[in-house]
Amino acid sequence: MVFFRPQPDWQLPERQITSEAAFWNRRKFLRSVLGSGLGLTATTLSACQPPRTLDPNLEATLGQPLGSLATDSAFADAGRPPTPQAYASSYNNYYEFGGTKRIWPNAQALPTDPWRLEVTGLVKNPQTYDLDDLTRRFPLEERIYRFRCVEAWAMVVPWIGFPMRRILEAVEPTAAAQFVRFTSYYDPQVCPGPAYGFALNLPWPYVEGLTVAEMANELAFFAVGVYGRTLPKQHGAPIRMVVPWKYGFKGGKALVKIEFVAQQPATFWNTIAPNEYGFEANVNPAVPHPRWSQATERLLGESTNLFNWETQPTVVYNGYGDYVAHLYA
Ligand SMILES: Nc1nc2c(c(=O)[nH]1)N[C@H]1C(S)=C(S)[C@@H](COP(=O)(O)O)O[C@H]1N2
Ligand SMILES: [Mo]
Repeated sequence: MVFFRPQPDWQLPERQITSEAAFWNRRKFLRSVLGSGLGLTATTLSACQPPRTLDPNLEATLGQPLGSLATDSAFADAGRPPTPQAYASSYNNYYEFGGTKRIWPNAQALPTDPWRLEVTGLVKNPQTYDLDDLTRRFPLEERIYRFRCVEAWAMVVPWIGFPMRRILEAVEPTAAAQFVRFTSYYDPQVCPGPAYGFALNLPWPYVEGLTVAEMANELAFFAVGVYGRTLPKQHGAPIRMVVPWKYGFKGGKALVKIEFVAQQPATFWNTIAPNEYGFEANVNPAVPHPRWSQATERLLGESTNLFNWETQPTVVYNGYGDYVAHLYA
């Protein structure tokens, strides 16, 4: 197993954040070197990244050894250093627990043990997974992905989890299944978000959706961990969606149900404001949000003020076009 240890988050200087131009030059460089057969190893590729910290108890907690860092450069090298966990895990969107970015203390009320994730609908083998199944049934791997919120802030996150297609293989959707509906945990007794007033009368629970073909794409991922640890509750423990070529709202947290269906499902933000939050919601600098441009994005930074963060150009499909553009041809 290859892990790159550890420089504490707080030692990461701002200047290590690479510019977009440097990213694409390096990607081109890596492709040409890899293409030339010089055989760079994962270690060489990842030496471009600052090292990450792994919880020494992680493998015991997960109940299995963790595979090595993905050797596919798109899964291991986001072209920008991982965002320090101190920022990513304290600046969250999770409306069930409040309407600000600082909901992480509220989210600790999420009860994750025991847990049941039901996978049902148009499938041959419906399944119900408990908490242990989520970390033990499928081989786990670590992937470093770019993440882009529709609100135009962005980060880079080292997730731990398994490809969504493992679930497809387990349940075997029937030919009639075209879409997948993902439902998040919601209990009005536990989730104070709506009680703050801003989120009254919203269509709870939070529901997201993909096509079956999108779910089968090799980038589509279920995360059960992040930053070398099991998933903190504010990130959607014990299991959440990660769909890195789409805006962040497409990634439902704390999943309790996955249903295979024939028709495009109604989803949370798309129901609230269909002209602002499309069902497809692929990252695209050329399609502005009705209230702001998507041409640029700000890299999540230390300040609470979004407007102090470093600005970069947005990249179509968040840089993952090689993997997903064919889905939309
Ligand atoms: N259940 C649920 N899932 C959710 C949300 C939410 O409010 N509730 N917010 C979404 C949005 S808008 C974003 S940007 C990401 C944020 O993920 P993070 O807090 O782990 O960075 O979660 C998505 N998943
Ligand atoms: Mo978002």
